[in-house]
Amino acid sequence: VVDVVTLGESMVTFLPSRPGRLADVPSFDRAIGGAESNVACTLAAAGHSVRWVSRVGADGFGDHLVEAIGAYGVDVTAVRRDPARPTGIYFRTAGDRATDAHEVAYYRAGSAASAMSVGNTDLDAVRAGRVLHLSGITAALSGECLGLLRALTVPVSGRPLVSFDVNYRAGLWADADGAGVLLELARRADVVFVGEDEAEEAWGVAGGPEAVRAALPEPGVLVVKQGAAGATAFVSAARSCGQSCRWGGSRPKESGTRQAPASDTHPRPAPTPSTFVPALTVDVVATIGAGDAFAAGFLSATLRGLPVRDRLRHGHLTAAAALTAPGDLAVPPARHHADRLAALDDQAWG
Ligand code: KDG
Repeated sequence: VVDVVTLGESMVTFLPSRPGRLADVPSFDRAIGGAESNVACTLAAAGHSVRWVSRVGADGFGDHLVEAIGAYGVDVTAVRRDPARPTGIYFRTAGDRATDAHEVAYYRAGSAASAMSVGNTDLDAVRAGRVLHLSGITAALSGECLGLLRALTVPVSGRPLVSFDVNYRAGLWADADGAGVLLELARRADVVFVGEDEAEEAWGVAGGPEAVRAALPEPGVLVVKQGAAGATAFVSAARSCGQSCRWGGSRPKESGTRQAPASDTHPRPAPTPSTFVPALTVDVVATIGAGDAFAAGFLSATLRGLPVRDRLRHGHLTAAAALTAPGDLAVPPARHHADRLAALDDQAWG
C-alpha cells in the first residue's frame, strides 16, 4: 500500500524568461506542471511513497513528464500512453506583482489526459493508497474525466481517504456547471482544500471560513486557504474519515482548536472546532503551485499523525517553498527543518 495516489493531468509548462504580457515574452523555459503531479512530487520529495496515475501522449512531452515526475521518486507505472492524442502543454506569464494576475494559455483540449475514463484507467492502482488525492481540474477536462472522478468518490466501504482540492479554473469550465460539479465532488470527499477566493468565485460563498463550512458541512476535514493571511481547518468530531475508509491513521490529537462562533446568516448543523494558523510572510516570486504545495504539506503531516495545528503549519512551510520559486513545483523543506520550524512557538508564527 502506497501512502498517496494522485490522479490528474500534467502538462509541460512554459515559464516566461521575463515579466510582461504573453504577447511580449520572447522565450520560455520548460518545466512541469499539473496540480495532482505537483502534489505527488512534493510528497515524494518529503519522503512518502506516492503514485501518480494519468495519461500522456506517445510523444516527447509525454516522455519528459514521465521521466521528470519519476525522477522525484513518484511511481509512474500506471501512467498510460495514448498514441492518438497529444500531451497537454501550457504557457504562462510571470504575473503582476501587485495583483497576482497571470495570463495562462492552455493547449490541452483533446489531450491524452482528457481521455482518461473508467474504462481505460487502472482503477486498482488508483485505489491502492491510504490517501487518494484528486482535484476539480480533472472534472473540467471532459465528461469521461468527470465520470472517472464520480466513480472514484463513490462513498463505498474500504475506499482510501479521499482528498479533494477544489482548484476552480474558470477558464476550463466554459458553459458547464463547474460550481455544481465541484460542490458535489467536495461533498463526497473526506478532506477538502478550497481557497476563500475560489469559494466566492465558484459558489458565491462570501463571509470567510465559517460561511464555506456552512456550504460544505460534509467533509471530515475542510481547509479554507485565506491567501497571505493564513488558513483555517475544520476537523469534524463526528467524521474524520467517511464510510469506514481504508485510512488506518489514528485520529490525531487536536491542539489549538477553538469553538467556531455561531453564525446568524449561515446556519450550520453542528458547531465544528476550527483552527487558524497564519501564513508565513515571504517574498513571493510566483503563486501558481502554492496551493498544491500546501495540500502536500498538510497531507504529509496528516499521514504522520500530527495535530491539526501542525498540519496547517507544514502546509504553510511547504507553500512558502513554492511561493519563492518561479515554477509550479518546488522542493519542500527537509523534514527535520520543517519539524523544527513547525515547533516554534506561537509568537514566531505571528
Ligand atoms: O495548481 C497549479 C496548477 O494549476 C498548474 O501546475 C497547472 O494543473 C494546472 C492547471 O490545470 O492549471
